[in-house]
Amino acid sequence: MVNQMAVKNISNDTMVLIASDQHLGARKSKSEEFKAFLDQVIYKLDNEMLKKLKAFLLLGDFFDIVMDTYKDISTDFKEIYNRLDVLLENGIHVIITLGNHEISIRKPLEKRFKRRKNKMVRKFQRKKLRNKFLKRENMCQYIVLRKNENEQLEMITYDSKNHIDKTRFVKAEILGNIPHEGPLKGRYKCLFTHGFQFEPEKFSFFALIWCFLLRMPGFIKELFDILWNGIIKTPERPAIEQIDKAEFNRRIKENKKMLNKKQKISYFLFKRFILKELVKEAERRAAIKDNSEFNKVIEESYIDDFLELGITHVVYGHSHTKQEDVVIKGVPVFNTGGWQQVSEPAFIEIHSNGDIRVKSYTQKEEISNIEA
Ligand SMILES: [Mn+2]
Repeated sequence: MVNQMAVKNISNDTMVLIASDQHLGARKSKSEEFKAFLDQVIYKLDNEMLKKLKAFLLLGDFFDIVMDTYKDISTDFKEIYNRLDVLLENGIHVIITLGNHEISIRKPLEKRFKRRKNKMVRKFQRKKLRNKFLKRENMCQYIVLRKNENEQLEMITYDSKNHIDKTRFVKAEILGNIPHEGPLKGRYKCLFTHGFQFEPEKFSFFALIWCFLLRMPGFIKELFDILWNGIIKTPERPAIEQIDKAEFNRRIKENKKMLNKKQKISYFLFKRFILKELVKEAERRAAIKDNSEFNKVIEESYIDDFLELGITHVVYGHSHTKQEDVVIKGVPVFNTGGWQQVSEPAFIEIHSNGDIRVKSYTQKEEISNIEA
């Protein structure tokens, strides 16, 4: 069944579709809705309603290896992976800018990104995730969509910010010719990335926790998932003391044998010193409700570099908070929103003239369902 209302929601003029933060493997992931969204796209392709679509960009935290194991993520979402492969078979480029739930973002990131990315791909392949989209050259840290010297639209992927415009790209693809009207007629160089890069400096403490969890055994990931997505980020959450007494300690006891000495110490330190800080930070963030902190970092630490590189638009994810009306030093900055811990998933369309639209994905008005 393909929802007609949702089909109408995707513009036929779309050249590039962007979505982010599916967090496959984590609690509160809207993976079923995302699968349905991919079905809308495939339905439209099959019926020649999306003739201009060239690329489907996932801006990171697509897999959630902080909250679940490579093995489970590989097997539980095959229907989504197969749909991404269908897009590839239709000649659509599928690219992922990796996020902090997929690889370690500890410094030196720019130098190590490529190695960490390759490692992630290898680990999935070892778990028999053999889908076509899962290739090193389809994963990167930054994507640039720009006009080249021949007035063609070009998409280039980079593993490091230092490589942008230095010919050290992962791959470059010509998407098509530039139309004669709209934003693409003028200067156009759109930058896409996950957005952990725009976290305030104090986040590095939390980045360490994420890195630690990336390497933990499955049951620790699961416990953290219960804690983080099931309790801390849930408005009606119980007190932290109650969590300890309930599921947490019981599960730890059951599985303690599986922890080596180093992991036991890590767990003790985590419970003793980090848990309360995490709750405090989650509460603080829940109160903000917009991207002001990230945008401030873009303004203070990134925008001058971007301007120097000729970037005219920035699109990021990570915050799960969609945004389309923020201009920083003349550069419009967009956010894709997310597909986890949100009431309404969102996506971004880039139209054939370069217009960027942020949209909510809705499956409401079920009355007008049609057969796929
Ligand atoms: Mn993220």
